[in-house]
Amino acid sequence: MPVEAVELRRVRLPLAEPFRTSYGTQSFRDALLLRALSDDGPDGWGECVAMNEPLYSPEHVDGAHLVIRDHLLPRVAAGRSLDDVRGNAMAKAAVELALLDADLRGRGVPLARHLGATASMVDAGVAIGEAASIGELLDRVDRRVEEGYRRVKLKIAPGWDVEPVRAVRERHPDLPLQVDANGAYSLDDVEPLASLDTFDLLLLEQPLAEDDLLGHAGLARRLRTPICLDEAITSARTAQQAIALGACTVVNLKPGRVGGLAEAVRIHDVCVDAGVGLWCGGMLETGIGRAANVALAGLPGFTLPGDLSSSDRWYAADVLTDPFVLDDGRLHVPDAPGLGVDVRDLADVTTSIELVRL
Ligand code: NPG
Repeated sequence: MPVEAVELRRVRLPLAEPFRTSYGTQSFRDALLLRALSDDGPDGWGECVAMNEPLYSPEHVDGAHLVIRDHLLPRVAAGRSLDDVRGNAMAKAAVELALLDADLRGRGVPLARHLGATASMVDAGVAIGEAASIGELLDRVDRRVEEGYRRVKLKIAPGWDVEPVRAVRERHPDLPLQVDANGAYSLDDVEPLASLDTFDLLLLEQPLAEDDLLGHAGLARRLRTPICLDEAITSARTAQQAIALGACTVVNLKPGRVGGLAEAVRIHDVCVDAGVGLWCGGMLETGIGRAANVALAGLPGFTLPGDLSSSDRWYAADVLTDPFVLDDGRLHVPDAPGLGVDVRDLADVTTSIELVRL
């Protein structure tokens, strides 16, 4: 069942509420979906997690679209490795996922089983952006706690750190709580980060710049809160080096950030060997990317709840698959072939379609 063509489809999806972080505020996703088509086999789906703008990482969705169309798919057509293309992890991950999904659906193999997942359910965590006021933040956290999320992650940035975290901790003394800075701090302003040590946080995620492994190692020696890396971990090699340097004791694993699920599984194995904590991150995925994340998070080395939320956390409507819903604070790992989710008719959310023949 060789893949004959890949459809590049852009869909515009409003977010249920604006998501404010240190790198900007997002109110919709201009998502790129890939559909791998073959004459006689099932379609395979992939989702590119590159953001509308290159603010979280150097990739963005328009750039990824061109890289996939002009550089990656021609290599797939010629049977050449995608490794020749430097960087562009999110573009590569999307291609890998669409081709893998087509193959697994054709062979009747669930993605979770293919990856080596052992769990049938995974703990759900939720990320909460910066709010206009502490009162608003507390309302948002209360709502998610009531919905049953098993841990909460707060976005922090200089000026929005100690007070909001203190307020949430006072209101919810036993809540598994962590914070994410997306690299917004420098070694000159570690004072507030040190103050966070009193709030019994699970971890402090990516406080410093993405290329500052030594800075993180130095910070880790000064703080009691475990340091987790996200943007800095781009491959199994960087994971190994970050761990060896003492730059982190926890890793946030996102398949899109590391070039796909195969590399993600290698990083999982590095973390297991090193005894380092691991959880699955999220990038506002639709049901397509979410299904892949949930399958990955079923691997045995995931020790902490992920950014794995119900579909309606991010999208009030226009969810592309049957929605993921919380079941006692957990999500079910799909067990049907491939991604294990059916993709609905997308006509009403589609903004463009391009077909690339292989
Ligand atoms: O649950 O899907 C989710 C989002 C969790 O906060 C989240 N993601 O910095 O980790 C992050 C952030 C993000 C979102 C990063 C979109 C990049 C794009």
